[in-house]
Amino acid sequence: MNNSFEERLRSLNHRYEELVERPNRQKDCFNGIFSRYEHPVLTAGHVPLSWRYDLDPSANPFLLERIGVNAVFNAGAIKFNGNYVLVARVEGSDRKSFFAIAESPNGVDHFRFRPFPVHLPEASVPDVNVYDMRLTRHEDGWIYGIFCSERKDPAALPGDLSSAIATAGIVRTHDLENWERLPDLKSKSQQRNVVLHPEFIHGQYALYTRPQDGFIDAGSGGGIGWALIRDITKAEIREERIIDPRQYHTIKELKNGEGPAPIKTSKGWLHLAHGVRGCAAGLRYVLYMYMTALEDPSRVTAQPAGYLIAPEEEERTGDVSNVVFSNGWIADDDGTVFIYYASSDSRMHVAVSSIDRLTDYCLNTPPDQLRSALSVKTIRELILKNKAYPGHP
Ligand code: M1P
Repeated sequence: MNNSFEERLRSLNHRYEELVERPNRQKDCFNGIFSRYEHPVLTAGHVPLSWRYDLDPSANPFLLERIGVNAVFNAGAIKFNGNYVLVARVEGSDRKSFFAIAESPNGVDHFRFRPFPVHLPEASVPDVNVYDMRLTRHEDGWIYGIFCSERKDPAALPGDLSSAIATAGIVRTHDLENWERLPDLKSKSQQRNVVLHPEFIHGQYALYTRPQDGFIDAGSGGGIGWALIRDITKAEIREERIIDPRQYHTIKELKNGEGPAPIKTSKGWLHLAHGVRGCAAGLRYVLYMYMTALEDPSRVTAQPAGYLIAPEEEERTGDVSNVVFSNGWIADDDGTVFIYYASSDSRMHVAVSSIDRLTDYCLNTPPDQLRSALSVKTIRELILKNKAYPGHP
């Protein structure tokens, strides 16, 4: 602790560069569906030193950190000018989240933040907290970002400093630098995890929604919804129907929510979502997939049983433990899919797969039949089928 300002600065810079320059290696792929990577791709440590330290020796002779960063997670993702771009949720030690853009040339390591966090214009009623942006390159030519905007519940009783209202904030941009704020989505219920579909449907914008009664509880909100919007500059949900319902004794019993905007394939739209169930340890968030019809993205055509990604090893612990959450993925022209997911509301990871593998996974994994006996029946059928292949274990 007795280092001089210069020594400390040198060591901070060295540690920072070591972290950002660290190569990331693919781990073994046991299930054939996707591969994780050895290290997180983005952490609080990736936030530039100039955002956290006053580097003026006379104002900060001990070179103390002035602005703490708690976590970097839940990033939207897009390929832009050849780079893999994450619009991350950066949460300060003051609990305020904001957005910041980090880019990598290869999608798996060397992510560096742009010099400044995103300048997000405020709404007419200022947001208290903003997070979890989903990016959609829409066929109207804009890149949209839809995020959760949180404000204190004006109806909260005196002394209740926790009740809040979640609404969907909407911004759009052409360059990921200048963002135009549009009015928040109007909806009868609270909304989080709202995602814009990339194409017009019957000449209208289409949203995946997640109606909820309270700020935390979905309540009567039945699952992932679907709504058509006439004018995105005055977005209002008039009609909403549930397309992917919550279900008893599944991974999405308590809540679910659309992840990133779906990926178009020749066999339908690929969707990534999160499912939440309650257990003695609290809520458990996992990622699952489903597919919808090309001509009608609101019609579910396939849904494999269970989860695609569940928290494991270091992913299991963090600020909100036992959580994986994704609101960003990138499909490259060669069919590679980079799935960006956060663990335990603390850090960002990548898993790599391909459109062919994910499509095969969705179309050929048995669906959840909702009873133990039927799960056993499905396994027995597979074992019996495998008897035709005696050379295999
Ligand atoms: O803490 C886990 C996640 O909880 C919320 O997601 P949902 O609305 O589906 O419960 C969000 O606050 C999300 O940011 C967070 O990661």
